[in-house]
Amino acid sequence: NSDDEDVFFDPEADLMQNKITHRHSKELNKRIQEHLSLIDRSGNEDSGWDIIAEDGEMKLYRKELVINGLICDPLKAVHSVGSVTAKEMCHYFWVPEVRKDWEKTEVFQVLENLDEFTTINYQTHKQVWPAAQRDCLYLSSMVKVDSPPCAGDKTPHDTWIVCNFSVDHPEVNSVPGCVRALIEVALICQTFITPPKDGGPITRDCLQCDIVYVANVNPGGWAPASVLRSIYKREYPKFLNFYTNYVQEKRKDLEILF
Ligand code: 6CM
Repeated sequence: NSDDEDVFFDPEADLMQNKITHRHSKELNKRIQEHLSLIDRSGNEDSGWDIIAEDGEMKLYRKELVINGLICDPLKAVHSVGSVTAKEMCHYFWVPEVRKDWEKTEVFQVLENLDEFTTINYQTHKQVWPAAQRDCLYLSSMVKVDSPPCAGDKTPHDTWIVCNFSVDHPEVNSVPGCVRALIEVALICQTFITPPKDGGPITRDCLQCDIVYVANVNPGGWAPASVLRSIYKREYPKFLNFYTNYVQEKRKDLEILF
């Protein structure tokens, strides 16, 4: 597809600091713009999203969606955690080196580096009986957003996004028996800073990181609907709590990364 070869640069639409130039640039840029429209959390309750789990600051929303008999419910979570920055939150979600610290994938491989902040990954997820095991093959990119859409009355110090979506790759060595799940996931993070009243230096106590996480997963083949929905309802909050605690712990004695 010749479109894929284009170097995408549109000064009007280019919100990103990184000038994205690889074969999936155009698609990546488009998806990032779409995800960014979700930063505004004001309308969550009345725009077709049902809240399905809540734990402190963390809220998980769902829209029921069935495509060809497969449960493809879009999920969206909002969260807010202290003591870390948006860049730190996105960094550990994106870097391959720490994946096994917070995600229980069985196989995890980086097939290609498209640029310094973009990889194509293959991974397998634990099998859940009686469904077949799932794998996924996706592009993952971490990008700083320079002019995010306005959300609420607070102005963020900075905005970062990790955008993951399914792609093909000629060199994938799929694990036999796995069914390919199609994913579109984004982690959008914004840092808010409350400077100390005495004019002292910014410490971790001054930091708040607002998070929007979205996941559109098509299981790719048969999976029992009720089991899948109850797994999602349990596992996404578990992931968000575990992952955000992980980043807080990881950074607590380290310098602040903006
Ligand atoms: O976003 C998360 N992880 C990312 C990095 O790996 C990435 C992966 C998303 C995977 C989504 C799950 C794919 C498989 C789902 C199909 C399950 C079918 C089983 C049948 C059961 C009856 O974006 C964290 C993902 C956290 C998930 C809880």
